[in-house]
Amino acid sequence: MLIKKPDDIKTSEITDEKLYFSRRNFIRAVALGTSATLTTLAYRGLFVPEEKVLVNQEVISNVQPSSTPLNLNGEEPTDFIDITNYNNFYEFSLSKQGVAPRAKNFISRPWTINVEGLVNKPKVFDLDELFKISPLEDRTYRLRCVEAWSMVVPWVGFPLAKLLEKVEPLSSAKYVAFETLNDPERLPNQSKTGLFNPLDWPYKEGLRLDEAMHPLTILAVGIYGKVLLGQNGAPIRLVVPWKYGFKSIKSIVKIKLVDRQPITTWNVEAPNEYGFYANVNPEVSHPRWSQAEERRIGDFAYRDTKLFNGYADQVASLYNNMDLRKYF
Ligand SMILES: Nc1nc2c(c(=O)[nH]1)N[C@H]1C(S)=C(S)[C@@H](COP(=O)(O)O)O[C@H]1N2
Ligand SMILES: [Mo]
Repeated sequence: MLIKKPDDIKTSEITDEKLYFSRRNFIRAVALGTSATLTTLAYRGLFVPEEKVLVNQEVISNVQPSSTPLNLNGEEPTDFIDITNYNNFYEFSLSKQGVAPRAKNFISRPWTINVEGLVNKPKVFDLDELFKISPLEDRTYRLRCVEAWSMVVPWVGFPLAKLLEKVEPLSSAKYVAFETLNDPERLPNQSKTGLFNPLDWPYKEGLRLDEAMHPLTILAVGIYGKVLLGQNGAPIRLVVPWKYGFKSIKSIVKIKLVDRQPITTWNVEAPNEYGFYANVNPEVSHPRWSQAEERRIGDFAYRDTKLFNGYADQVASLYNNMDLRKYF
């Protein structure tokens, strides 16, 4: 592994979603300073991360090729060990290396997703039903975190559209709201209070209905042909590859069709830093760092960030006539 010298490190590498400085959150950000320092040291290769965790998982049989183009440009998937040990999942830990050990015994069965709201046929789906909604496909996508690092993840999943079709959205439905499990016993940071509570729980995300119905938008149930581990959002999580990683909400228990733009966790935390749309865009900087380049986990190489994370051919038409600076 190639470790960069500290003076080669760009500020984009040492930034973190938790370090926002809106007035309301200033004190909390200061309280979180210690773990931010650890993250910085880890980036610099000076902090020995917690032991990497390897867990056996069930193999998913009969994974089909993708039914939509993957536009991978020959990029290689990131190593399994990195995908499963360098994570953002604040319900477990604010340290990327700290998530895997804490998620090791996460219980994700039985599991259900409530699909409700502005639909003809609301329904509670259990995991067996979710695995059978549609053939499970290889969806090897780039994942671009707003913190300016990226990976290539060979997800196994199915189009979210296939699930939404089953509940028959009403014509009044314009947006889709998602929620992560809310269970402090299983997601330990949800039991923290006051200054020690990193976010408002449960974690929430949302998409416009046309974004949710887009063929690239999937619910993922596996990685590298095996069922998801806790750290990656077991047993089922959203993946929207042209948006910053925080849109791809993990361990989903609720999906609600609504008529107004829903509240989303990071947008509420720091509205000037994390927009509802969060489309990957090298030209629209985060207030505290550039988004023009990214560091690829595993090879540590820098590469240019692409508009819509390299999926512009497939998704740019969703945003015709929209000012991407205003709707960032
Ligand atoms: N519930 C929940 N979902 C979440 C997060 C989180 O903290 N909690 N982090 C997000 C962020 S910032 C990123 S970059 C991706 C990381 O996914 P991965 O750890 O599987 O690579 O998950 C997203 N989904
Ligand atoms: Mo992220």
